[in-house]
Amino acid sequence: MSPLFLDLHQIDPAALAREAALGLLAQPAAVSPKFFYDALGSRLFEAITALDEYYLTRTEAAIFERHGAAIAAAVHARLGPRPVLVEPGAGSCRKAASLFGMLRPRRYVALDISVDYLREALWALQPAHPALALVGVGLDFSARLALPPEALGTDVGPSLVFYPGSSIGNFAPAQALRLLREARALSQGGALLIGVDRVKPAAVLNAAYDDALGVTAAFNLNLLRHLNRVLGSDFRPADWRHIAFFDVAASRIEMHLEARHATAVHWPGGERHFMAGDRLLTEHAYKWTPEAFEALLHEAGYRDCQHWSDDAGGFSVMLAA
Ligand code: AVI
Repeated sequence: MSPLFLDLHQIDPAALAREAALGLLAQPAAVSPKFFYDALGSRLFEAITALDEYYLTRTEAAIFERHGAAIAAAVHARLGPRPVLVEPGAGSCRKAASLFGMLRPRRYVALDISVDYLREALWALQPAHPALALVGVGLDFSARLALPPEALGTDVGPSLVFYPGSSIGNFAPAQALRLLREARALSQGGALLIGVDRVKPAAVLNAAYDDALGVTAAFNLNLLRHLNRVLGSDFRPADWRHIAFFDVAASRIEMHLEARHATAVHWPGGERHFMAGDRLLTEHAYKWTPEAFEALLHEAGYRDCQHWSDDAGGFSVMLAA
């Protein structure tokens, strides 16, 4: 079998450019974290997941390793022995692939805005899973999470939406609520398997988003190169520095790019001048308590929630239906 791709027509470059320009003109300037993810940005994110300071990926993997059998049993009890797996923001698809042995999906539908990276990932995956239907969808689901019907083929019916890695944290609570509702509709009476990073001491969080090797800084600065391509702008990454810190009151990491000196950016139809020290907001990463996140799931319409965690209580995996 070969992977099926339903891409490109889902992502409108002109709409992305308009969105980027609006963000740059906003007061204060802010662009969506989805602009991190061109092919290089997706690779830099993979590198982040291997950093000592970035505990999220390995903590979540350890939860799946330790509780995988129980999680798979709970999924199979709801969805039968060969569920359909749908993953928004699949990236390298490595997390889902590591669960194929336990979950035994009959179809895996991977959605990502970084289409070329997703294509490479699925082609690399297919030989090890020749009988598995692999579908890649190039989709910007930050506006709306929904699938083109061709993605499911004849596999309509309840599915498992897999949203690991605390990607939900990159949405403000109101947007996260909307996304959880859309994930519930997408699962068509199935379930959501989601990874959520938890509130913890600021020093641990600050290090995770401002690592000693500067990989997160490169990830953040690469957004400017991506914007230059999307928007035709003339950002010079060397004019900017990476800033990341945990805001305890808002329970979120804020990531910014800060102008090292007075600078300007121009693009067809617009420009913006920045003073030294002015910031461009690039990402929020909200950190949740399990209680607050379960309340959000409840508000989104989920009635039943099973919960697994690591011994230190740093990260949660929840199965909600
Ligand atoms: C993709 N997302 C869950 C990452 C996070 O931790 O918020 C993105 C990231 N930003 C900086 N480091 C990693």
